[in-house]
Amino acid sequence: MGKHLTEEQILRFNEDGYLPAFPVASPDQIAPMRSKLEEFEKDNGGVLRGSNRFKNHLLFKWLSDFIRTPTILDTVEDIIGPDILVWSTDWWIKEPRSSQFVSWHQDSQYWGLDTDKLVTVWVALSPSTKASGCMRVLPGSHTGPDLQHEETYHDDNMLTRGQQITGIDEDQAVNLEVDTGEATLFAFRIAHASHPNQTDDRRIGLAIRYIPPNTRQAHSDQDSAALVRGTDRFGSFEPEPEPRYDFDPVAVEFHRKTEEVRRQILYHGTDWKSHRT
Ligand SMILES: O=C(O)CCC(=O)C(=O)O
Repeated sequence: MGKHLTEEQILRFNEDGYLPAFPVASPDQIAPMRSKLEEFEKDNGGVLRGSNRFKNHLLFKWLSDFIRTPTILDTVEDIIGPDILVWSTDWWIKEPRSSQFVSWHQDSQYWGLDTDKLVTVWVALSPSTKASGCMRVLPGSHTGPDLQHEETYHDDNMLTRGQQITGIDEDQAVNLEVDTGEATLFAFRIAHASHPNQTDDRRIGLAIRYIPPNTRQAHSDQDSAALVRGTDRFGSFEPEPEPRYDFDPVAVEFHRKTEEVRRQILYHGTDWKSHRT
């Protein structure tokens, strides 16, 4: 028995590479988060792009608090241990009836992190259903070989390089439907994807990436992370400041610096200047 998960749930996670939806916040807690996010979008030219999609826990105090939610950390601790860093927070927003999609991919092949312990907690700020293009995973793929990706840079693909694994057996895939205020958790190496949003509401997902501090970054020597529980005895990531309030200048300046590092990491091995950011 872990702090939060049963032995059966931990076993399921280890075998399947994901946990189905579990509650992390009430709809009443989520509603103001969505409003603040949408206010930020309105003030910043609409749908978030580029660095505005990433590491927003440095911009918003409410997000910095949210990634430290004790029940989320208890769940993550059962899987990666008591010392926990947040490496990134990423928004995955699909507009109503848009053609945006996410092709099959393994996160572990692109981020330069030498751990297999990274877990993503994917939180729904609006219903993520089959119709709105929920996450799909290939159970057990995290224990298999690294899968071959091709880079398409397709305009509607939400991934930086449009990277895609070919030859996935879609019949084996599982839809991870998640209601507002629920989360699903998945392993670094699991193959996952999602279809377009065919509903009239936005599909808003927040992916929080948790890692143990013994992780190292191979694509940059300037990577950073936020210590959210326990101790960092390794010091491989520059500690990120915790904003004292929304748009705290110290944390905003830190966020600005992470933009270049993010490019170095995500476009490692390519001429990133010729690609979208
Ligand atoms: O939200 C989605 O549809 C995809 C998310 C994803 O690829 C990820 O969190 O790594």
